[in-house]
Amino acid sequence: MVSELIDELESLEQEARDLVARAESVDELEAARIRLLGRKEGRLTAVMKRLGELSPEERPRAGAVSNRVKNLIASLLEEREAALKEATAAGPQIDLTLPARRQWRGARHPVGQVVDEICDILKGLGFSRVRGPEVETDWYNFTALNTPLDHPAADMHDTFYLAPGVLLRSHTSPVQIRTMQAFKPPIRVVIPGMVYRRDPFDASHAPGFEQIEGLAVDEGITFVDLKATLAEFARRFFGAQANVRFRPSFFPFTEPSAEVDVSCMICKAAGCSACKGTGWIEIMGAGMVHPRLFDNVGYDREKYTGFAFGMGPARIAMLRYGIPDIRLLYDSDVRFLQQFS
Ligand code: 2NL
Repeated sequence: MVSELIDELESLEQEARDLVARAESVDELEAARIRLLGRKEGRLTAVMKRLGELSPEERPRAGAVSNRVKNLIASLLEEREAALKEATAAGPQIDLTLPARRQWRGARHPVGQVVDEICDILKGLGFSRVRGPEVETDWYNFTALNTPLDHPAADMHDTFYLAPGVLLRSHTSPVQIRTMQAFKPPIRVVIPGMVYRRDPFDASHAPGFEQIEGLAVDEGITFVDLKATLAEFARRFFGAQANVRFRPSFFPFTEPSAEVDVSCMICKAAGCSACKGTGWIEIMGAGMVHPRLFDNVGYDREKYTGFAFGMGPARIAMLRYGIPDIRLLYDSDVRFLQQFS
């Protein structure tokens, strides 16, 4: 009887060591204390209740063992509690040998990259980068550019009017007008910036988009200078094998005017879906500056000639990177933008 109780106390001791060592929190430790020493269901309490069943001769020996186990359990609990509290106070354990987490990296917008590349190439050809206001008067946006206010482009349905005669520019050309008013020829400027038109926001149109225009004015400038400049631009931007062709067109601010195509860089001019089988892709409009613009800024139309061109860098970025929908350029989705870093 007594040896049975002592055996049980000894196995209880082992169980207590395991239970206390496994407790990972103060709460788990409290659960272990209740299981071992709890007044109602505690394992030691149950054994000690049975001491009364022993004879007076047997009782002291078993009593001594049970006291020793009780004290041992109490000190195990105390030690473990102190250790847990210390670990909590020290904060989370950090493994300094783990590799660092990769930092989130930003990326330049593909249209911003194309704008800078185009401006840098033109800088190399002698053009200066200039900016101007996005809110304009109808004189700078239309009248000075030989576009009468009853022209469809000047209609309320095509342009964002902020007040009578005040609007969001529909092209960057007002900045060329301002440049000509401020400086005498020779002038060579490239003007990037946002322009605004009342277009539906669909796969190929946006109500606000980036434009780049160029202007060169001097004595003796001819269509040859226009062709040579744009051909050289195309070779530097699209690669040495790029060809350009000019198709007759019309703009109110240039005469003569042309649409400029570049040989398709996607299929090497063999014909594909991007060039609709023609081998050519339209990249800009251009022409010789209409003499009426010189009248409007006070230049001598008999002394000066010039050429100008305009293009949409978003369209060029979409061609270059195979972006199927212009709205992707406006979503600010980092998963999209990171592909261009
Ligand atoms: C296009 C067409 C063009 C111009 C823009 C211009 C500006 C002045 C004088 C003469 Cl101040 N011309 N700009 C000329 C021809 C075409 O842009 O399709 N752009 C995306």
